[in-house]
Amino acid sequence: MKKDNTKPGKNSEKKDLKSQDLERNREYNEGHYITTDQGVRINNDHNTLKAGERGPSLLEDFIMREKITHFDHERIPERIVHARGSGAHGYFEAYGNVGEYTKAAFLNDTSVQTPVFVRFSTVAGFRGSTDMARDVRGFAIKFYTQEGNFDMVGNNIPVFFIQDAMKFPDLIHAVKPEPHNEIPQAASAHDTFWDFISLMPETMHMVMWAMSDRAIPRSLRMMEGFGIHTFRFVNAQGKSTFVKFHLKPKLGTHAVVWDEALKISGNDPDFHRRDLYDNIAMGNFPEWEFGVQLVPQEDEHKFDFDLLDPTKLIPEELVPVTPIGKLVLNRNPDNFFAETEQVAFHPGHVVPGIDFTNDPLLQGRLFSYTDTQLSRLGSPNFHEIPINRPVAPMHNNQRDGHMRQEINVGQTHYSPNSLNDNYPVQAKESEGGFVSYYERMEAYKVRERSESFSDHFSQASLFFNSQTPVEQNHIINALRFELSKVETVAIRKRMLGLLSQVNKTLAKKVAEGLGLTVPGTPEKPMNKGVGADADQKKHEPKRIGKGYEPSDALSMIKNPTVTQTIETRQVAFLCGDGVSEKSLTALKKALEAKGAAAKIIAPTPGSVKTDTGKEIKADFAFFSSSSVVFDAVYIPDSKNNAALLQNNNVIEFINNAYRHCKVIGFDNGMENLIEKTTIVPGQELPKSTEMPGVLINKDSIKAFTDQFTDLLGQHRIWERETYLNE
Ligand code: HDD
Repeated sequence: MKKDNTKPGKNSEKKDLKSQDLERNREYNEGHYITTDQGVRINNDHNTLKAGERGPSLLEDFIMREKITHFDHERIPERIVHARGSGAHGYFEAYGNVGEYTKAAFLNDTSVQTPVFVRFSTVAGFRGSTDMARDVRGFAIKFYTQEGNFDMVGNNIPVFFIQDAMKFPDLIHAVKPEPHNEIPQAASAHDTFWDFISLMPETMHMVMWAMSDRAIPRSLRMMEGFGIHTFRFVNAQGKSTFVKFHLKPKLGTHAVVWDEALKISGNDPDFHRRDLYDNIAMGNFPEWEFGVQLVPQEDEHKFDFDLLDPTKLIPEELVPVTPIGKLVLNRNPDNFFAETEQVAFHPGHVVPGIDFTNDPLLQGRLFSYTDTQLSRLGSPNFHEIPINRPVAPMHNNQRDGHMRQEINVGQTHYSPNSLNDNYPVQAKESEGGFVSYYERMEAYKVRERSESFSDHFSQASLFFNSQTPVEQNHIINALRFELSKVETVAIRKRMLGLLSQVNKTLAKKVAEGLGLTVPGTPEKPMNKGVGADADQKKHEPKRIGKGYEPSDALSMIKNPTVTQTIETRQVAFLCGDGVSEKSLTALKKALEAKGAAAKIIAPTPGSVKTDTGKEIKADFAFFSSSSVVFDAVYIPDSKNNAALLQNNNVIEFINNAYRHCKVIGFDNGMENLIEKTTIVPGQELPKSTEMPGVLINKDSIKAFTDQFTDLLGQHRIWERETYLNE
């Protein structure tokens, strides 16, 4: 039985203000009779009321009518984007080092644990779609601060596809399943998406990220998070500083490989949701460092790009990320629908000390998020749903509407009033009243894109050039895969034209994979995303500045914050009957000492007998599991070696682990399995140097376990991929 730290009343629960607030609505069935919604005890919940045992049902049956009616109306519209998501509760603790820049109390007060609810999501798929689609991941955080709710509604990629909210419906229509046949589900690999992308060069930077392994994370616990837009911090003196928000995972940023992602989708479509839920339940609380990039107001025009352009990032080499607090997720929701489904985020939910900029994508979002809740949650009272209500006191003159919960007492619901001493009264700035940043505006009313937004390629090149050869190959292969699913050849060619603006080798290699050549001159005009009367020349994509030095922070492999931790990693132990207890225990203990876990995979799901006759519990059977859901594989010595040798599931398990560059350990005596696999099929055993990441426990178990855990800490044996591709 798993240790469940997440039940109400455990852990930091007592300090958790939001949990205390939710307690008002929690319903516990234990020890109670079943009743109707009206509280009448039900005597028979299994049969309708009938005229005779075999006769017609009676309309009078209020118990049946209520039950069926409620069931008939259980579904609400899913989110138009980010429908598939998983959530968790936790807290934020500030380091207290940003008082100079922001007056936001929750970022300054180190004595307060601010409760949070976080929802991770994919973007394109429907609610029931696979977790493992190639897609951007949403990373939305609701901070229940003492000054009201602050929502950071970000992604695991620091830039966005488009520059103006006006294009959002087009982008989403293009990526969602096509309207005539509603195909494909949770995938961007289809004509309409790439048609749109190929006509909108501003998307190229994010396309590079979306084609990289960032779009297939190993775990929601191993992703970076970004607020994307430039926001403002405002301090107590009213001084503004531009700010970009970052979240860096303690476990490092890791991904799976594409072939693995495809197989996980079949093996366990809930892979990410399960991983998050199980780890929180076991007490492996995911943690991120919350950081900021700060740019003084006077440096607004110092960069080769516009800070208001959401398709650009600020390289960390130019402006480092300053850690300002930590975010920990330590409690699973009690009820998925009530919490994860009904939570409503909004980038416009800010608190004093945090304000907006004129980023045109952000400005449009400020409208969209409340608007969408009106159809999704059905009422302007969605803020009263327990998961959405602030822990800060809430009083105003908003009234009525569908499903109003609050009972506002008194004669007045307007301001000013004299009948209730003008309550609720306005708060002065010194009393915590929100005052918008005092920004001077002087401009013509225009429907235009700023020319400073027109460098669509420099940062796309920066991203590609900052990757290791292995990561570059993954991007090339992703583009080959995606474009191979596009049926219209003209779209493929147009994409090659755009890719050649990012990096010539990239375009050439993608073209080779598609059996095409890169067009000599890209089609003109390349930017279709401009107004009918717009000056095409002005909006033609152009490189501004001298370009960028490669940035290690953009590569998951070179990232300076990368860690070798193996905490929470899962290693599959393939055990036949008569498995050696000694060698099984040795590696299991070594893994557990470093926070990883061993999972026993056996011929049947019940248990397996060791060489000492002991029964050990099996976690999975050979036929119901696959190496794609594990980080490494170990084959301890088994008396019944022959049964493993003849088991196709076992051989495929090892082959997949080898293909996906995972560490594989063979106990002494088990190496004859290697000949059956694709490692070296039917050949004499090569030297271990020719099988990178394949270990054989020959001499010392200590040396073997050390080497195994070290290699697991490297996440993948990328060297093998190069070797396999040669
Ligand atoms: Fe959005 C949901 C992130 C641009 C309109 N968005 C949504 C969610 C995330 C993001 C993480 C899911 C929140 C949850 O878990 O409930 N969206 C982004 C980011 C963007 C972005 C990082 C660009 C930087 N979004 C964006 C634009 C628009 C929207 C430009 C509209 C003009 N987004 C929505 C929405 C959603 C939404 C339709 C669907 C469900 C919801 O809001 O509550 O309003």
